[in-house]
Amino acid sequence: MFENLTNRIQGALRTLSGRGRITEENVRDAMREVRTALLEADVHLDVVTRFCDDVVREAVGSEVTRSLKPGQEMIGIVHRRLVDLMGPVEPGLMQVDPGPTIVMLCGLQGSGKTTTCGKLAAWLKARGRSVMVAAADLQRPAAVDQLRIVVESVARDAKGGAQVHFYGEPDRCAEYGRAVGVAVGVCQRALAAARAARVDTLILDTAGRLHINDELMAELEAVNRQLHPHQILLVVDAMAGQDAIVAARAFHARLEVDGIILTKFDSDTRGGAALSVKSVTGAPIRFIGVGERFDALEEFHPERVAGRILGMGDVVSLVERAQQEVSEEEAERLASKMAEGRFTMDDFLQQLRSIRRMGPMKQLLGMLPGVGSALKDVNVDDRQLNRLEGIVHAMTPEERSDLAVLSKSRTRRIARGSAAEPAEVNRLVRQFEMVQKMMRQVSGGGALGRLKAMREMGKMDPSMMGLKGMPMPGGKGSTYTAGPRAGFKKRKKKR
Ligand SMILES: Nc1nc2c(ncn2[C@@H]2O[C@H](COP(=O)(O)OP(=O)(O)O)[C@@H](O)[C@H]2O)c(=O)[nH]1
Ligand SMILES: [Mg+2]
Repeated sequence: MFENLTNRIQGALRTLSGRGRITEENVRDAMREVRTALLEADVHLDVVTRFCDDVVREAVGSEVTRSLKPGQEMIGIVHRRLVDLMGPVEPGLMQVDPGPTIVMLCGLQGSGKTTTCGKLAAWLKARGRSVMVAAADLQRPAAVDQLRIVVESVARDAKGGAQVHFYGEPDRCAEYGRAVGVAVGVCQRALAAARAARVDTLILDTAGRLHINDELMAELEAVNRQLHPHQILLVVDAMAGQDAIVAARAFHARLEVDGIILTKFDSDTRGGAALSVKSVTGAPIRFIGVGERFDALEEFHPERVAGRILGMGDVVSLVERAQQEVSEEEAERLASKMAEGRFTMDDFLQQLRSIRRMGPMKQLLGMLPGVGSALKDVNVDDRQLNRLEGIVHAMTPEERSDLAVLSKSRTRRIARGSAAEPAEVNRLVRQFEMVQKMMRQVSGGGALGRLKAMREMGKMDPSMMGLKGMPMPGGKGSTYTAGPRAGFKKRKKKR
């Protein structure tokens, strides 16, 4: 997302930085390029014009031309204006008490409503809120089924304790299109069921069409009139560009939506929808969908997205994702294993999996400052991680916990078992040993360093840390001298 836009804007603003003095004309030139970049990214024309005028006015008014670092100042202004363009937002979901809070999702066919229902249910569940999701899209029995499967898998997932229910009447699909108000009836019975089950939130997955259509709008208006949803959220496909904006405007005109969920934010779109939809409809983006799985939903933060657009990265989101995947206890356990030199291939495998769960590699790397644009032409291959995982899988538990037992024949067996070359297996082993060595070095000054870090975090009483058993710098009790390192030497000889 935004790669091209980022490059173009960075290029335009770079012409300003590095100069000690710039003129008003320089600012205008740079903004002309930014303007073209925004138009190419499919940002709505009115939005682009207003945005660029605002930036120029602010830049000239604040006398950027006289500042010492005009390039930086300009980036600051553009960043602020981008944030204004997409915000302000009210992240999350409003809840009423007593419940159930009724949330109605609407949008064109294929925009991601059904998927997003599952994501919202998972999001609420993770926050301890019970949910019922109702299938109000009665165009095809398969649509009801799709939602049921999504909701069931959310309900099965271990994360979060609250209950997740499904409500559907697949048999009613036969009546759809012949009788008016079929969907309204289903929604009313779903509400009664939600009340009976005492859930906090009822989510309605409504029907869509490929294009805006009066029949659909009338149906959604009827649901709105009869159910009075507390929030109507419009699901918009970020890949649909200008069409998405036209559709959003039409939905908003009839339903007065409370917020927007922008899906497929993970895909290679030019980004226009994200930048236009707030100013065109007036409705704030609340969530973004960043993948097909039901945990791929993030609250929308304009300042982070503006940062990504300007190539400043989005470390905050990256850290949040990591926290989602790796619990604090787990991180703690791994850290102490590393410090003690007991980090094995099994731990490595587990870490690989956590990284994989965080999302596609390229997307993750793109969140690091400056990396996004550098990756433009790089093909980061997630399959490489698959191969690594395959190799580790082909090892026996004994081999995983102690690489020292590896021999030529074992290596060949592992290679055969994972459809890899022996050289690949050796490379992985070498890399792993290098990491292990690095960890030993880092933890060489480790106990003290970690103690300091923990104390800073204010999470632990140092007197409770029990320094016993921890490797001290150069200390005799250091775990490695006796452990893997001995084995490491042995194998070196064998080869
Ligand atoms: N990559 C990606 N795909 C998504 C996202 N949200 C939905 N999809 C996919 O978009 C397609 C249509 O989604 P669906 O929920 O059936 O749309 P609906 O017709 O509006 O209910 C499916 O293949 C989803 O997996 C997202 O955030 N990222
Ligand atoms: Mg659907």
